[in-house]
Amino acid sequence: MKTQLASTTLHIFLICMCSVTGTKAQQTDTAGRKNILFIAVDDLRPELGCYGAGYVKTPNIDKLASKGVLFENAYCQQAICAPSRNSVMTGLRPDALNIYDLSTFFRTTVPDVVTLPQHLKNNGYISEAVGKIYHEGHNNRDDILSWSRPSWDYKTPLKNLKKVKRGDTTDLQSDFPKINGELLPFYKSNAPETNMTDAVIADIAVERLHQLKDRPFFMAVGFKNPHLPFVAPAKYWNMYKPEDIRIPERNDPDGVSRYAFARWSGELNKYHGISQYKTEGYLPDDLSRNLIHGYYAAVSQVDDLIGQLITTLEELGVRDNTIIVLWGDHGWKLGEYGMWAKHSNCELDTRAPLIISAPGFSGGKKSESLAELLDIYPTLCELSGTGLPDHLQGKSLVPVLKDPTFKVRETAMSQYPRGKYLKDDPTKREIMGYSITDGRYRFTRWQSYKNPDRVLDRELYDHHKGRIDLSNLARLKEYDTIVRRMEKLLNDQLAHNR
Ligand SMILES: [Ca+2]
Repeated sequence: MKTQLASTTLHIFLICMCSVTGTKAQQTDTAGRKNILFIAVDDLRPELGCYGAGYVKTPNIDKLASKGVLFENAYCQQAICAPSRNSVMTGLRPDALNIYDLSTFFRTTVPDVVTLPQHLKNNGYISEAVGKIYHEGHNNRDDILSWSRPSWDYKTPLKNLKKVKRGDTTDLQSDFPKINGELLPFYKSNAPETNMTDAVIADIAVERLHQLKDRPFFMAVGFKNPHLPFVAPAKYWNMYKPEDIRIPERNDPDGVSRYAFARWSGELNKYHGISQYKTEGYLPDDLSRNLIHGYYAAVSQVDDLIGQLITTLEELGVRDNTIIVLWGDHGWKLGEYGMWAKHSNCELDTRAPLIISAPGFSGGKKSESLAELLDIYPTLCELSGTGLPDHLQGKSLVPVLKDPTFKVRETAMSQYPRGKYLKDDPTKREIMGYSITDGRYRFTRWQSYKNPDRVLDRELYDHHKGRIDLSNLARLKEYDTIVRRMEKLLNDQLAHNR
């Protein structure tokens, strides 16, 4: 009896010792780990002060770029929210996820995939999210496996909204102002800024940073602006003068493929005052100017809120120990070719902003090296010293952070589906367009989704003089050699993806 008691005591003692040792080991493992502030901005074009667009007021993002590496040639994997974000967060391309639509939740196609926040959480980080990180809505859901506690999104009821007089249209408190039951596409708001979703997101993120400051944390903050509708407080609206706003050329590229663009944006069409121009195909100048004005104002608001997050890190004394990644989920056509929104393989839609500021790397550098948003996951694994999961399809950009002229990839690839939805699988469409850039030429091949050997069209654009597609060179005989070279690069990449 006595012996048994002694043995039990010893057993308990050993369990205690083990758990103490376990805790210590974990503390040792995470000591010195860098925090990560991961900022996603919805529909943000790389048209920012630090990207050479001085007329867009983004002093806080510019300051971040002055302390980090700005990627001039970063590309999303599919120019629409959910597929792009799924790819960033899982480290898998849309083809590997088998998702190209907004509504399929990635756990239904790759149930066991370890996401970036989940990987960090498994390695001692506290992973949290505020705002739009995964694309939620439709049947899509937040991913509970990713986070240390449920993420906060903008469907959570807003607390502490200041009372605004009802019926006063200049003081709409909603981020989605309506007229005659229709949503307005842009709106200069005089309501208190604290009532706006993105301001609430920043507020909650600041509160969370205060709570997390002593832990290695992965704090994901997803801003909703400058996604449509372009609603911004008057103070940001007033940073721009209508007469300074340039409306882009409305010309289609010569010889553009019929599959290249969805001419009229269904995304914009649902807003008030748009559909009446559908037969013309183009919006009038004043409407175009207001949309661009609203977009810039929304960008400046988000810039201000990003400044608040970074100031918080400084005040908490953790800025020097925190990696900051800022990315947009894809580009946007802001009136170029007379078109609006994303949803294509063109340079303007696939190119996205990407800035990485990491302790220990010198800042203020711009890199022309190609990057994919898919590369964010492996980059953060390397920077955090947590090891790279085997499934990742991207490449770590750490060599580029060390030397901005270093190239980790020869091409960047995107894809976009077109055509009718398949009868036997309405989440897929009958045509897939694959597009690669080598940093100068963009080659796109449109092919049957079910019979990939059936090629429907090819496009080649030369971007050495700018990001606008001028002429489809794939139709000219003198470009045959370049088309063949780019097609081989595309085929090599596709073979590598399998
Ligand atoms: Ca988006």
